[in-house]
Amino acid sequence: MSLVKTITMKMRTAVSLIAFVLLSPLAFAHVGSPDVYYQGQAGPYTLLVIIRPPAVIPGVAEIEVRSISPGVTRVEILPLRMVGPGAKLAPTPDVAQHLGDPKVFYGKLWIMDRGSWKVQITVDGDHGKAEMAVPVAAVSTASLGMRTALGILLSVLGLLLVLGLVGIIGAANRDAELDPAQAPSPAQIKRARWRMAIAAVLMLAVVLFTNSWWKAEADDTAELTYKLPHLGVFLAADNSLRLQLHNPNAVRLTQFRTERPDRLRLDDLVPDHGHLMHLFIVRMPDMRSFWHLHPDQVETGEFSQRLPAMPAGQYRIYADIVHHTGFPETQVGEINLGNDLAPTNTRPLSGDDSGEAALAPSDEVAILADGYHMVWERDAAPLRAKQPIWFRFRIEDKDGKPASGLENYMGMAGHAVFMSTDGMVFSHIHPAGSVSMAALAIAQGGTPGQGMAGMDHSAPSADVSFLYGFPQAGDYRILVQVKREGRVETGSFVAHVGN
Ligand SMILES: [Cu+2]
Repeated sequence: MSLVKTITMKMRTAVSLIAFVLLSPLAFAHVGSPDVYYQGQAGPYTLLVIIRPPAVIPGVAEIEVRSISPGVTRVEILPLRMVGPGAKLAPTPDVAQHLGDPKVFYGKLWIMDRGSWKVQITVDGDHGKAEMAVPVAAVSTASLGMRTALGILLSVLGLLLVLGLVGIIGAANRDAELDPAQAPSPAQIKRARWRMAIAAVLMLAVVLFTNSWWKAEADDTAELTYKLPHLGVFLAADNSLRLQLHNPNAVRLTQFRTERPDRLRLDDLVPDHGHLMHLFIVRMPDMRSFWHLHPDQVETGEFSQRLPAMPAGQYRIYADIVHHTGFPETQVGEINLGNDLAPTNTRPLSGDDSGEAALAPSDEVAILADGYHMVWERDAAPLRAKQPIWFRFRIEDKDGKPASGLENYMGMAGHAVFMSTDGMVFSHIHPAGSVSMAALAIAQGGTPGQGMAGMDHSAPSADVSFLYGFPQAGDYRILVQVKREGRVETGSFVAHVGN
C-alpha cells in the first residue's frame, strides 16, 4: 500500500469517526430502517443477532449477539465482503464481549467499504464450535461538512504551522552561523528574506495541492453517498403499471483508489423468495388499500404488471429488489389513481399476488376477509424504538379456535410490512427477521435461488411471528400476510412506538 493511500485512509477514518459521532442513521434498503435483526441457527445454537451499520462508511458497525440456547461461552465476529476476493480474505476475528448479561455478546467492527457485507459469527460452547453469517448492506447515507468551530481551529493551527516553518527557515538562514549576541549583516538579512519568500511560495503551493487533493477525495466520497432510488412510474391504458428502475448510486468496484466510482448495475438482479421484484402499493394516508404484487421484468431495469381492480387514491409504491452481490434495495415511487380501476380493464389477482381494497386497521384483533381473526398476541409492555421485538400473531376461526388450513406463502409462514404512517419507513419482514432472504442465502454460501433454503417447508401452524425493531418512535401500521386454503389474508394493525 502506498504512503499516499495509507494517509488517505487514515484521514478518511478520522473524518468518518467524527461523522459517526454526529450522525444518526438515515434511509436505506428497506426505507428508513437500516438496522438488521435476525434470528437463526449456528449449528446447534439459536442466536438472535442485531447489527447496527454505521451511517458513514468507513465506520463502525455495532454487533449484538444474544444466545437463545444455553451453553454458549465465546462469540467471535468478523466482517467480510459478501462476494469477490474479499469474501475469503479473512482478517482476525474480534471476540465479542459481555456487557453484564452472560447471554449477550457485544462488539464493534470496522466496515471499510460500501456495498454488500456479511458478519461471520463463530460461536463456541457446550456443543462445540459452529458458524453463521448475517448479511448487512453498508452505505453512507450522508456526507458531512466540517463544523465551523473545528474548521476555524484547524485553519488557525495550519496557518501557525506555515508561518512557523517560514520563520524557522528565515532564522536558520539569518542566525545559524552567528556567534551569540552577534548581529546579522545586511547581506545575511537580505538572503534570509529571499529564502523566506521562496519558502512561503513553496508552502502555498503545498497547501493548494493538498486542498485540491482533499476536494477530489470529498467529491468521490460524496458521489458514493447512498441516494434513495425513485422509480419512474407510468400507467398504460390497459392499467399496466410500468416501472423504470432508477440507478442514482455509484459504487467503487474495489477499495483501491485507482478504481473510479461506477454505477450500480441493474442487469444483475436475483430473485428473492421466488420473484425479482416484490412490489407494494399502499394508498396514503389511510393505508387501507394495500397490494403486494410481483411484476415481470420486460427489459433490463424495466418492470411491468397489470393491476388488479384497485380503488382510486394517492398511492405510495415500494419496490424491493436484490442485486447479485446480495445488496438489497427498495425503490420508491408514487401514483395517483383518479378513478377506481374498472374490473373489466384489470387483471384479477393470481399466483403470489395479493391485496385488499378496504383494510380496517385494528389494535389487537383484525377481522380477515374470510371472516377469520388475526390476533396480535402482544403483552402490555409499550413498544420502543431500536429494540428487537417478536411480533406474534395467531389466526383464529370464527369460534376463536386456532385456524387450520394454513399454507406457506412464498416459502414462509408469513410476510409482514412495517410501515410508518407518513410512509418514510418501510420494511418487508419475515419470520427470521429483517434480512433479505436472497442476501441470507448468498451470505451462507449458497445461491440466491436457494433463498428458500433454511425456511420451514412444513405446513405452518396458526401462529406466525416476526422479528423486527422499529428504527424510531412514531406511528406505524403492521400489515401481516398469511395464506390459508389458497387465499392470502392480510391483517392490519396499529402500532404506537415510543423512545
Ligand atoms: Cu416477503
